[in-house]
Amino acid sequence: MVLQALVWCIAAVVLVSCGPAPGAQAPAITITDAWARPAMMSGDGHGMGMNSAVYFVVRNSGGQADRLIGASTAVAGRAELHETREEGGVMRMVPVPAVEIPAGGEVAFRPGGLHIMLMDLKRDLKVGDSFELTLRFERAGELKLSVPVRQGGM
Ligand SMILES: [Cu+2]
Repeated sequence: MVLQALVWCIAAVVLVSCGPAPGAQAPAITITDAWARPAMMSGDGHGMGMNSAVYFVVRNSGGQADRLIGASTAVAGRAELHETREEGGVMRMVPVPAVEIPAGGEVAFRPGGLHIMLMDLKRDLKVGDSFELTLRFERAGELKLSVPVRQGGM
């Protein structure tokens, strides 16, 4: 009787651990066209506090909206979500706490609009370099991508 109870117990444990994994839905967020602006420390040592910006397109092929809530990278002291806006004829950048990525939709981070601002760069970003950036989403979690450095206009 005790043995039978034990067998049932083991069976129950196996069943639970073999059940569908939490969040079994396939990842719905994809990032394309990522790039960053080059930034170079000046030779005279006055390049401290240098900035760059990262651009990309976020696509959400899932059935639920997600939100980009943060970013980080080893090449910068801080990485913030920014948006360039025109206010009274003046272009200015404002930090945004989160960016909604609608279900089945995409959001473009591009010059003159949304971008990831890299502040206090720890090294030069030369054309042809690349570095790893981590994007944090509310539902999809963390997503790492390799960002190439290139010249880009508007
Ligand atoms: Cu900015």
